[in-house]
Amino acid sequence: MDINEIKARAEELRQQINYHNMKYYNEDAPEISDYEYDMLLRELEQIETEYPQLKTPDSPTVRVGGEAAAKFSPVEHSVPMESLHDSFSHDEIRDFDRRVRESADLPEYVVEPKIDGLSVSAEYRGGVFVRGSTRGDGHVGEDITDNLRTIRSLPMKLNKPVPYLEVRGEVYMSIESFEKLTAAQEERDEKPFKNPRNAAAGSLRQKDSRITKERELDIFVFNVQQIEGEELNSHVQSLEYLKELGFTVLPFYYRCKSADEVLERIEEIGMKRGELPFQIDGAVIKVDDFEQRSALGSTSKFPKWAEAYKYPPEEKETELLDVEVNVGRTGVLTPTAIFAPITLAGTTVSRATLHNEDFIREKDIRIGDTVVLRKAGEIIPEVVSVSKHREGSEPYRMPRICPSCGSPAAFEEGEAALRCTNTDCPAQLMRHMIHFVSRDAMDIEGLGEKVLHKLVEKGLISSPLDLYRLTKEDIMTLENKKDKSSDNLIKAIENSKKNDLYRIIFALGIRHIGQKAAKLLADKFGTLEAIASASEEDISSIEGFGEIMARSTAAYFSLDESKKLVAEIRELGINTRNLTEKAAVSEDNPFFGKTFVITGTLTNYKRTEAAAVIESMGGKVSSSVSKKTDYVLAGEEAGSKLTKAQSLGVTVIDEAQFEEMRKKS
Ligand code: 0OX
Repeated sequence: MDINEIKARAEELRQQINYHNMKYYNEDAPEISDYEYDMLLRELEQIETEYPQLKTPDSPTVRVGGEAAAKFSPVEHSVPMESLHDSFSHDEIRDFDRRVRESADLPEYVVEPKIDGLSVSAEYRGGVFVRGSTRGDGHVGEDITDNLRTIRSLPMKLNKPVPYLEVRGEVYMSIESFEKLTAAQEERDEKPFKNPRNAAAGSLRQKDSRITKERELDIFVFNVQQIEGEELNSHVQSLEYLKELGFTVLPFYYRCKSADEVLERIEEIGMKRGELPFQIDGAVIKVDDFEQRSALGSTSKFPKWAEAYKYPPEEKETELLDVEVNVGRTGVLTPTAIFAPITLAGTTVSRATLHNEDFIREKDIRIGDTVVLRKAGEIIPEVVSVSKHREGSEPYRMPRICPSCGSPAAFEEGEAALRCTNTDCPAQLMRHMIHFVSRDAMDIEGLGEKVLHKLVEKGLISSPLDLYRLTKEDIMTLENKKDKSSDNLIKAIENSKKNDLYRIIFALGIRHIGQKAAKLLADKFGTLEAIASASEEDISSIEGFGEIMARSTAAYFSLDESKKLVAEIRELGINTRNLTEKAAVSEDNPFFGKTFVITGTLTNYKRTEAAAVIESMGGKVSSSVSKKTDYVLAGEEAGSKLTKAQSLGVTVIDEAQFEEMRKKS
């Protein structure tokens, strides 16, 4: 194909992808499978990587997300993004209607759902998306352009080349995507987000837009903030217009002429609440006519032409069928209520934590009871109260033996939790191993709960460090583990030996030491050996370290088993040095003062790990290649950065050469 044909193919692909985006997101009627869609996108990406000159600013590939940004820059909102005043009763809505009627004749209202997400602004010039920002304090927000590009329901190119347009919408995560995300987080033993709103917020404020892309966010647009080249006179008219431009507007809204009608619609939306595929936290009532809105004006905080109505948290009754007791990593016995399944705020609920024995006693929860459940703003169900005891029921008492190993369980001083007293309890061990390999700890890819179970069952491992003694042949004895996947697993385990120090500290599972505390320890002491021999006093001098954390760390390392463990870790070749530490590095170190750019996929390192190595040796890592770049570390499938390095005559090294440099450092 000559360059003109390639250009034409890229244009064709862009049109097709935009068309399928529209079908999928705006019309709910996809015509091709996700797989076929991904193939189109990939073909376009490949063309654009090979021929960067063919890339266009509005290309759907721009949504894939670029390099991690250093930080979000501020964006001033020339039209303030006001917030809404909340009402909680019908009387307050009637008061609102009365106030409106003081300044507006025969007002008409629009009642719409209040999406529980995050308000954002999106700006377009000549119909092309140019900037996105968060609401912030309403006057200044943060630039999240790259992250908004990853939202497929937000058009990058409008159906009309409007000279300038700023819209406001709500970014949210559907209940389905949220459940998918939290299931994956739980699988990886990460702390799952509490509710779709938190998940959306966490995803939108990601520095790395590739992560945002994986999170499947959506947007409903509900307001024109500013426009040039078109005159709009009412809310309904602007929603219709936004739809024509290609936006996904709020999925339903109602026009009303009286407070009675408004209240009827508010209740109607409230009834629908449980069945919607996204979460709403109320309804919004807006005066439709823009002239009337201007006459009403704003207070210092809120527009006087709009009001939010907040629904009370949804509550439902169900039967408590049983209480299941599980043992966690630290040996805590946790009671979980098992219910007759019910639908609550959009999801099926059949379990809820009962926390501990105190909680059960305070609410007098008994098996067979009819209990009231709630999800409030959070997606996590909770037992609010008991509405009826079952006849002949007896108060519930937690077992005093561990349900996994049968050893005695006891309360520790000052704690509400019962703990299994057997440190070799298999359930504890299993949870400990799952934690050890998890993403935030040693991050061993391909080693999920199932594989760990099988390894334990076969007697191949009985402690996390046993993982480092596994051979490929051991792994091949597991079903479904072929030659290649066994190789990959061994490689992943081997790679984890190079992890930065904080990972092994966190992986040890010291009580009260989370990832952040592990990083503080690593930064302060530099090596695992130094931490292990530090006094409680030394540890408690770390800023951000509480007394309990310091005591727990010192107590952990004072145990003989822990001392053995530290020695074993070193013998196995697991890194015990802080790689991010800006320790004194000698100037003849080959990394010292050199600027690196990392591109492509590395086999033995994640990019962040390679960057940590470079920085720990006094080098710098930059995201773009220039004449000032000393080395480009190029992995597989390196693209435009490699080409640029070659054209500028910058030294390009591969991973093997990088390893050589490390050896010399
Ligand atoms: C929502 C939502 C938020 C416009 C002027 C003040 C508030 N979360 O769904 N805000 C608004 O309106 C803005 N409408 C909504 N539907």
